[in-house]
Amino acid sequence: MGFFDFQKEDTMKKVGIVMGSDSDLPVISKVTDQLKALDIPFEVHVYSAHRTPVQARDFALNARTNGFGVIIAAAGMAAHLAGAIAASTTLPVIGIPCKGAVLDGLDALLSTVQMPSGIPVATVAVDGGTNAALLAAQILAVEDAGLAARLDEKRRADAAKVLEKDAAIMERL
Ligand code: RP5
Repeated sequence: MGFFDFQKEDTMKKVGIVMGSDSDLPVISKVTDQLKALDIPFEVHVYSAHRTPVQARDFALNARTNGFGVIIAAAGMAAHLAGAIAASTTLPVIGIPCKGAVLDGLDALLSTVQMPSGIPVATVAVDGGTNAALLAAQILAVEDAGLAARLDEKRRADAAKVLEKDAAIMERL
């Protein structure tokens, strides 16, 4: 289990992060880097919908009482983890399909996004760890003005970087 709290445990809901295998860690690192940059507490676990279904379900069933506000679930191949978690909680669940050795992640994308009506999973792009973190942040920011301000500031900074690139390209060509 990984944990990162910035002493915010009492005041802020945590992001629960679950990956189907430790081989998904490169994608999860994008999530944790972005959450750290926004000062958002999180907890990371390796639970599999297929290999450790009891632990995955227990995590989802207890997530709300354990202080989580949103869950990010990442898995590759027959990627049922986000859906299995969503089946056992009404917290918002964000699914990240991970690229595998074959099919370039299309298998995981369809397994994650094609949920039956009634059990939603907000699915980001294949290997889309950064957007998963930002979407989780935006969900928590509905009730957190400070976090909303940090997200606005990031948008401004990102836009400024693009405008710098625009100026540089105009200079060069
Ligand atoms: C999925 O199978 C995992 O999320 C991972 O993306 C993929 C391969 O897992 P390992 O065989 O590397 O453990 O369940």
